Amino acid sequence: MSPRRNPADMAMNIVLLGVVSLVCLAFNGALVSGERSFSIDYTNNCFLKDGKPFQYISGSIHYSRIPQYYWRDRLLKMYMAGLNAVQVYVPWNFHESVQGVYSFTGDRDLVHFLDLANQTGLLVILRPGPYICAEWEMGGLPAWLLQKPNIILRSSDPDYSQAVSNWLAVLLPKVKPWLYTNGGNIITVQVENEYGSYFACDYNYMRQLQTLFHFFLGKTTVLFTTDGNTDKEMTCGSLEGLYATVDFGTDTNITEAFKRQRRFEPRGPLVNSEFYTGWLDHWGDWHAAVNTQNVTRMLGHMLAIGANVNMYMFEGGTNFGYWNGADHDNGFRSVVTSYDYDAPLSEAGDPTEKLLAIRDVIKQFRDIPLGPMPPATPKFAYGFVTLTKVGNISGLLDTISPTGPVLSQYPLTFEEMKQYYGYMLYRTTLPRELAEPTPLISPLNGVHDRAYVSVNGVFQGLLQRDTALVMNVTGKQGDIIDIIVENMGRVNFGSKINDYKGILSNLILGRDVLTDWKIYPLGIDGAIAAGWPHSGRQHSLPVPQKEPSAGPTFYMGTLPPNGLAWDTFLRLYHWTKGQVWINGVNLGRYWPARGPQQTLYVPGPLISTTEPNNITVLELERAPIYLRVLFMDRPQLNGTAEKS
Ligand code: 6GJ
Repeated sequence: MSPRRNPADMAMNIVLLGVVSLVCLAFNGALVSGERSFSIDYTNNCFLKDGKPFQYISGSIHYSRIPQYYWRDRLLKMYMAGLNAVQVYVPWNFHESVQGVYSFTGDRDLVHFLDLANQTGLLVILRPGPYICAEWEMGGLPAWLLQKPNIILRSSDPDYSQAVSNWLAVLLPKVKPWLYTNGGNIITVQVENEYGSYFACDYNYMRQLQTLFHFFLGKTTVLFTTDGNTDKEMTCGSLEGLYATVDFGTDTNITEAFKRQRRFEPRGPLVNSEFYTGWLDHWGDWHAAVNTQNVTRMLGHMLAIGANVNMYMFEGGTNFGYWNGADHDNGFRSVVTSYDYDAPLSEAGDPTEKLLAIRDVIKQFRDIPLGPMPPATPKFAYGFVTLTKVGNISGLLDTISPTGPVLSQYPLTFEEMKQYYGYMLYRTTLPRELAEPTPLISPLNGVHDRAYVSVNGVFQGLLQRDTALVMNVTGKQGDIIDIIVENMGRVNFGSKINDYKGILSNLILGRDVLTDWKIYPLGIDGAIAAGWPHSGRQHSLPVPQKEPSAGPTFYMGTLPPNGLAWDTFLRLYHWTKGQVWINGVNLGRYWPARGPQQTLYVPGPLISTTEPNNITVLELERAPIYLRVLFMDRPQLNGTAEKS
C-alpha cells in the first residue's frame, strides 16, 4: 500500500511542475530568422515553434474512420473548439491491404487530409506507427505479414523489418514535404506506439525505426514515443533520441504521471499524448462513457502547468467494413463498428456538451477562433424499408466465389488462402450417418472467430472462439456440411496481434477428424461493389416469410430517393448479427442481439438523391419474419447488451 500523499505536498508538486513549465511559456526566445522551425527547448522545458514557446492543445482524429467528404467539417469543428493541432494515425493496412499495392486516393488520400488540416489552421502530430493499436484491425499492421507463419511482429525479425522498410520508404517521402520546417504542418512524429506494452522489448527494432525516420524525414524532425503510465512501459517503450511522452486518462494522478515522464525526460515539455476523453466498446459491453467534468477538470490542470495535451479521441468516427480491431484479455472481444468513443465530436461529427465544456476550458489558456461552432450535420429519418431474400451463401457461390474452391486435406487459414478479411466457406461431407446429435468440436479452440454451420443448407448452429467450442450436428453420410467462418477483426493490442483467421486446427465430428475440404474464398464486397444482387434482378415484392431464414443469408432492398442525402442511422430491429452494404459501400457489422450498438451510422454522401439506394444485408444467424430495416434520425449506441 503506497503511503497516502499529503495534499499540501501534492499541491506544492503541482506548483513546482507548473512554475518550471510556465517559465517556458513566458520566455520570449529570440525569434530566429524567418525560417520555420520546431524543436524542444530543454532549458525552458517546452516546445519552440519558430523560436517561440509553444504549447499544443490537440485532438485525435482518424481520417480512415471518416468519409473524405466530411474531413473538412470535422477539422473545422476541432479548430473552432480551440485546438491548435490534431493527432493522426496512419494505418499501414489501410494503404497496403495487398502487399506491394499502395492506395492513397479517395478516403485514403492522406496528403489531402494533411492539406485540409493545414488550410483549417491546424498543426499535425503524425503517428505513422508502423503499429498503431487504435482498435483498428491488427493495430494497423497488414495481415499479409502473417504469411510467414512464425513472424515476430514489432521486432527486428528480418521479414518484418524488410516489410516495414518497404512501407516507410513509400509513406515517409509523402509526408516529408508536410513537415512544419518544410512549409507544412507536421510538428512532431511518433515512432511505434506504446512499444513498452509489448512483450518483445526489442531495442534494435526501435533503433531501426529511428534510423528510418531520420533517414526519410531528416535528423531535425522531433521524434517521440508514447507509453502507458508505468515504469515498465516507459522503459521498454522509450529510446535515447526519441522524446518520451506518456498517456493517461481521468483516473490518473497528473503529478504522479508527469513525475514518471520526468524520470525519463528530466528536461523538456510535459506531454500527455493520449488523454482519454471517452472509451471504446466491444460487442457485449455496456456502452462506455467518461464524465465530462472529470475531463475538463484534468484538462484545465494540465494546461495550467504548461503541459501539452492530446485528447484521445476528439472525433472517433466509424470502423467501416471489416476495419474494427479486437482485444484478447479476458477472451476474444471484438470492437464494435461505431468508434464514437463518447468523444467531444460524435461519430457523426456532431458537437456535444463535452466539446463545449472543453472549449470553455481552452478559452482560459488561448484565444479561440471567433464565430459560431459549426452545427451538427442534418439527419433524416427515411423510415422503413422491407427487404426480400436473395439466398443463402451456400447457394450463391457462382456469384461470390467465381474462382471456385481450393481443395485441401486439412483446413487452410484466411492468410494461407490470401483472403484477409470478411468470410470464408469451408465445405466437406459427413463421414458417416449421424442420426443422433453428434458433437462437432474445435478441440484446440481453432475457430477464429465465428463459424456458422449448416448441413445440406440447413443451419444447425455455430462455434465461437473461446466461448463455443462444440455444437451438435445431425445428418446422413455424404451430406454436405458448410462452415462459414467470420473474421471479426484481428487483435490490435498485446501479444496476440498475430491473429490468424479461419479454421486454424482440425475439427472433430464425433470420432472423425474432418478432412478433404473445399475452401471457398468469398468475394462478397467485390460482387456487391459491381452491383450484385440488385443489378439484373426483378425487384420481387417482399413476401413475409413463414419461418425466418436461419444461417448466413443475403437480403436486398432499395431505399427510394427523396431528394435528400442527409446522415441517417440504420436500425435492424430483431435482426441478429451480420453486415450491411449501401450502394456498394460496406457500412460495417451489426449485432443488436449483443449490443450495445443498435444503429449503424450512414453518412449522407453515400445516399443518392435521384436513384434507388441499394441495400444489401448479410444476416448470419436469424432474420425477423418481417424483413424490415429502419432508417432513423438519431443513433442508439447504448442498447441493452445481452450478457452471455
Ligand atoms: C492506447 O493504449 C493506444 O495507444 N489505447 C488503448 N489501449 C488499450 C490498453 C488496454 C490495456 S484503448 C484506447 C487507446 C488506443 O488503442 C491507442 O491507440
